[in-house]
Amino acid sequence: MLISPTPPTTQESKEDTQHNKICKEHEHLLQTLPKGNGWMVQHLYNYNGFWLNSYIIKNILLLNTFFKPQPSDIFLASFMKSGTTWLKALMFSTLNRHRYNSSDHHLLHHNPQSTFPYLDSECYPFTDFTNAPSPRLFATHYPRLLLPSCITSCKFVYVCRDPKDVLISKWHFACKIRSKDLKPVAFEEAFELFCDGVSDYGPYWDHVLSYWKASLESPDMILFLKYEEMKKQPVVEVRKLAAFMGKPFTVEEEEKGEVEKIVELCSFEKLSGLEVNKNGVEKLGKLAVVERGDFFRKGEVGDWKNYLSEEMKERIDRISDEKFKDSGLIVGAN
Ligand code: PAP
Repeated sequence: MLISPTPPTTQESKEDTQHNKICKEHEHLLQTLPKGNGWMVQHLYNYNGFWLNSYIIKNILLLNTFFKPQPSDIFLASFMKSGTTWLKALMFSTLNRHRYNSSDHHLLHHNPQSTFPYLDSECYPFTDFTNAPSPRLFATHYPRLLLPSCITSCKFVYVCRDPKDVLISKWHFACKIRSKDLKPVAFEEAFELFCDGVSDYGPYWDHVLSYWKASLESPDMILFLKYEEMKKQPVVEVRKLAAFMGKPFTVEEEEKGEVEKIVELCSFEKLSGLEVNKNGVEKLGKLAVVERGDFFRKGEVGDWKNYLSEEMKERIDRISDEKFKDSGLIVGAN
């Protein structure tokens, strides 16, 4: 006698069935993908051209099925260590500037990473964001090419940073959060891996280029910011950010110096000095537990000069020239 499986009866059990199916697909997929050395975990896998850890691969499969964006959502996208913490603070405080005054601001008591969800670390069953105030904000490090079109049709803010500073920042961060059971990644090894594209969400160049090209095609939908420009002229960049998010500063707000207040509150010096950012940990779903202080290191442009030989600098610059030629994109400080 043929016994058919019991049909799912509730919406929840149907979703659980889908979830279990995706988990099996994921297990199978991992057996087939090229493997490389990880910085924070032991292995990265090459999934559709990008190096990701196994959790992040599973999550993109789950997001494709379970995450339901709304047209008004705004996503902050970045390659790791390009200024996400800073941008989270700026986007949150710009959008919510009518809710808080500077003496008792939310950011004085909460780490910027906690201000809105990091999509990549969501885990099943996903949080119900349906009733979050609009526009809902989400952060992601996923390359644009891996995101479903229902997400890429929303507005994006992308922040890009000099790859040489990204490499230094990422290596320091990886040293902090890599399991002590694994052999540490020496800087020279990290450099080679980075140049070969093998680091979380890498290759760096393909990540940046996918958002850059999309920003040229749809400037109204993608605001492409540079860490170095933000350091040089934060007030100008925050004005752009506010207008892009549909909340331009009014003349009255400008007269009261509201832009400058936000810039000051979100500065590296201010945020890194707050008790809330010096102590405690931030839980990134099941992905990682990070000490809040590890999101703040130096916050400078050009720290690479303290680590890279002339030859190393030239190698990275050559890759950037090659990858970005004809795109019009120049990375790093001018
Ligand atoms: P993430 O990818 O883990 O989210 P992300 O915030 O993008 O990290 O990058 C961290 C970098 O931004 C650190 O750079 P560094 O290692 O070169 O110092 C961190 O210091 C820097 N950073 C954090 N907050 C700010 C800020 N308010 N202004 C400028 N830079 C900042």
